[in-house]
Amino acid sequence: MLEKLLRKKTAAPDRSITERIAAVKSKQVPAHVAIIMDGNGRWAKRRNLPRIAGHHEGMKTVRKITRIANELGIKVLTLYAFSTENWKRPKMEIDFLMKLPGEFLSTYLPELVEQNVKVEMIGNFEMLPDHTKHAIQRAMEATADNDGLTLNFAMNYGSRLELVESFKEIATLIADGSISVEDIDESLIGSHLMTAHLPEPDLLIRTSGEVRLSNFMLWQVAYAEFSFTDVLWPDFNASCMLSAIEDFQLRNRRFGSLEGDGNV
Ligand code: V07
Repeated sequence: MLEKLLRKKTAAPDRSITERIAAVKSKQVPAHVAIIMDGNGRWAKRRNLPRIAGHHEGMKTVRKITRIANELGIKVLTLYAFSTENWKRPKMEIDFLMKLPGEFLSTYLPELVEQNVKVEMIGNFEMLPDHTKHAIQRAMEATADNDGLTLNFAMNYGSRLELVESFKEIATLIADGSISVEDIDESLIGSHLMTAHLPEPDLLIRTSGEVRLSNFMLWQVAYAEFSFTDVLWPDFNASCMLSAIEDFQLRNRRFGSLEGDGNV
């Protein structure tokens, strides 16, 4: 009896992945999913491995989740790969992290191209090491004409800094007389963010049990659904991704009405 009740709470976990994909695709799929990929260090610690082993395993999860996102018809997948805060980590760990884009792309770029995935990046590009810049630049160029999933890496990204830069640009436009104070509105601010060309995230996922935003897309997630899971990023799989989207679709059944949106 108890078991039956509990089973109802999650969206049909006993169905096959193929069935779940078909069911998810028959409903409204979030256009933009953003993920804070947390728990790589903890995954390694539990196995008595160095933190970098967790980062490396996390990179393989990026590949798996990109595939399922593309398969589901998600338009944009933004992954928080490196924050402006991450520079405080030990140099050896930073050096390792900065090699991951190159390794990821030399392994998976051919299949990204084949799957019509477009690689993009938000964040401060200039501060990255040259070899990291070159790897990302090459991937962006090689996939520039693709129009399937946009795989958007947040690298050296921090949302407050992004907002500061946006306000500076707007202030400059006012100072040189191109626009007036009255022209400032939500859409103008949005158009000066690094995500100006992308739809806003509909769903934000954070793994590993932390329930914080950590300076990620503060402006952009104003209307997003949040999904938190205790699963560590290297263990996050297609089934976990489907669960997050199934939950999103259950919650979004009232989509279109303002009921429960805090506005009424
Ligand atoms: C990183 C693996 C995923 C878990 C989070 C931390 C470690 C893929 C990339 C990447 C970035 C840009 C790009 C292609 C791949 C990456 C960093 C860390 C810094 F164009 N995974 N991954 N970059 N981790």
